[in-house]
Amino acid sequence: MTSATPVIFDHDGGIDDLLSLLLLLRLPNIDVLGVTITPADCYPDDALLSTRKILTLTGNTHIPVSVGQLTGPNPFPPEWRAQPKMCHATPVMLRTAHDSVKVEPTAAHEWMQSALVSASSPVTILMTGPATNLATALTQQPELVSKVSKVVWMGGAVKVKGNVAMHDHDGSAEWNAYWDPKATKNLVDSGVNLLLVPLDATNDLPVSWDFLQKLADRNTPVSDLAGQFWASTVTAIPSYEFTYFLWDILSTCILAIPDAKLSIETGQVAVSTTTPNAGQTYLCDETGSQISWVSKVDADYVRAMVVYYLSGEFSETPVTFVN
Ligand code: AGV
Ligand code: CA
Repeated sequence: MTSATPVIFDHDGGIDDLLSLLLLLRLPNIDVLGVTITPADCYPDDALLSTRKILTLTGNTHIPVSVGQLTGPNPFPPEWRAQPKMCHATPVMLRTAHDSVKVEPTAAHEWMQSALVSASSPVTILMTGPATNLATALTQQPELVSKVSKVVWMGGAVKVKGNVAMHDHDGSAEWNAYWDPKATKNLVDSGVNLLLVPLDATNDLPVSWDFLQKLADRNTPVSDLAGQFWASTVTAIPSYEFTYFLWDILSTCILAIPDAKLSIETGQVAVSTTTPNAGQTYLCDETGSQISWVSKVDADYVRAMVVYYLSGEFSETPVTFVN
């Protein structure tokens, strides 16, 4: 039997971040060491409450949570930050307690440092919000890079345009990379084994009515909760910058997907930290650092995998998906 992969999950409390937590907890052979929150595309109190409730609902009250105290210079729009408040307002979530889940007294980047120091084998870090917590942890203590086996980060737009639409921006950056451009640059340059899951890959995975229907057809407690969360995203303006995609969900799937179902590219990636393209992640042989990114995935496979793992009873661990 293969031993479970130790994972730290840093998310930023968005609808798909919370769905990603639910999904991660249901993937086989994963040992979640802790969940950290970046106060970015959310209000941190909402993100903390929903995280503790999802951990409780799935029988994972032993997993500690730590809230980040660091912020980036480019805040998310308040409407987006408020949207995931609905997640702890659904009936199942309202009925679920939160207080059995421990909240760490230390800030997320410090908790990460101590978790990496005490880890007996290298840890995988899944990140679905801005890179601030991890970039700070590794900048302060570069020796911890060797305790990280890989970082899977939903961030960046390498060969496609970005999704930032702001007055002082040219649209080339992805939001997680833009929120804290210096953190993005520090992470890319840190030497850590980094796999981006950028818009290049996630653009093939919009949240479609067909996907929501397939999920709803499973008609189970887990699929119903997930479907309710996603239902709150369909009111978005139907343009590229506002459409909801399976961004964080794909990144979570990367921890369990067979290699044959995705294409990975490697190259020298640089990060801009100044206007008008702050947070842009672009190919540049002169100033870039060598990292990898997911450039393409089998979208049908990913959707089927997500529907499979996001169904069933909250208490059960599904058997491995085969398709
Ligand atoms: O850029 C994608 C990232 C993902 O981590 N987030 C949302 C996902 O959690 C920012 C974002 C981009 N477009 C958005 C976003 C939108 N239309 N609504 C909310 N957040
Ligand atoms: Ca996110």
